[in-house]
Amino acid sequence: MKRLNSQLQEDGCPLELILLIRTLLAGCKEISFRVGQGELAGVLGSTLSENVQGETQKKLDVISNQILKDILSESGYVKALSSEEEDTVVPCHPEGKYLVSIDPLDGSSNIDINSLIGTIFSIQHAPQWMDADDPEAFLQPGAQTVAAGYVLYGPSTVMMLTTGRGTHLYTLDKTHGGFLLTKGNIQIPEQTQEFAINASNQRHWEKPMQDYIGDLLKGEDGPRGKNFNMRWIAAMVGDIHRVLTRGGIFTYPYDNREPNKPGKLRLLYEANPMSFLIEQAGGMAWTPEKRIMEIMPTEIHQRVPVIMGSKQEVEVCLEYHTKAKKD
Ligand code: AFP
Repeated sequence: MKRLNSQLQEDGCPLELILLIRTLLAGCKEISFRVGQGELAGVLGSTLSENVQGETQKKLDVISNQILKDILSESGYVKALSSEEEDTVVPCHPEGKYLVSIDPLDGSSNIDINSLIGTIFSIQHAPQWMDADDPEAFLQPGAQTVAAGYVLYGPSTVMMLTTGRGTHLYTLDKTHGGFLLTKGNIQIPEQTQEFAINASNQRHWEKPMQDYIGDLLKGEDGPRGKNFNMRWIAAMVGDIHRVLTRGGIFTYPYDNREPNKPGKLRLLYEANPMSFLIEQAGGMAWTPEKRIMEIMPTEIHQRVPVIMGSKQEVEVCLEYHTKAKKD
């Protein structure tokens, strides 16, 4: 099986980017080890602190953030880091060529129930003009991302990665500690009969999403003329892994519980990296209005509504939104 290094070289990655990805993965391997140890490593349960988003931090959120922050800051490849668990950007090395954005531990509510969790990351060029503590430098559209991926700490530890030459799946071989290519050039089926949404929020959604999901639920008796299955893992990293593996549509729409928030998911830490992976695998990733990768961020912790996955199904969902605007 091909090693990560060989695939990255084949994909034309510059040496420094390869070294940065490997450094990041060294941190993820440590997280994977601690996740595997569970209670034995004292990683379960909550802390008494909240992150900048006002969410109570789990111990593993804090530990994972610290592991990645330490390893990336010391690497010399990174100029600054932004993290879902940090209030502001973390300056790293003045000569670093890259910016890294991370959701150190996605799916925090799954930690204590021994269910799917993961680390999501994306890498961009550090602009020459920036000071290392300048959040402005991170306000680049997702289309400028040079690499993005996630590590999923499941029954096996796997990584989905793109550097803009396809989306590739690697599996951590714990016998020698390396990531091996287990499926290259992932292709998401264009059609699907599976959707993922937190249906408990249904009464808060806007009408187009109510109508779209309503029609999926009507199954073969409804306008779609086929039955749909629903899955919800409560960790985007798990849901997107399923979508990349066998197709599907994943959405976390705007809802009116907190009218000032455009959605739950974060543009830099979740939506952009997943959009890059999905698009490189032939899928689509949009808000109701535009391609996620084209959004110009206005702040590092920005949130967005998300509709992504199998191309034809995303198009159908978007049609409901377009039609609602016209009516
Ligand atoms: P946490 O990491 O804070 O648990 O949030 C996970 C997440 O951002 C995303 O990964 C999930 O898809 C979504 O939230 C789950 O949201 P619900 O709590 O509404 O199920």
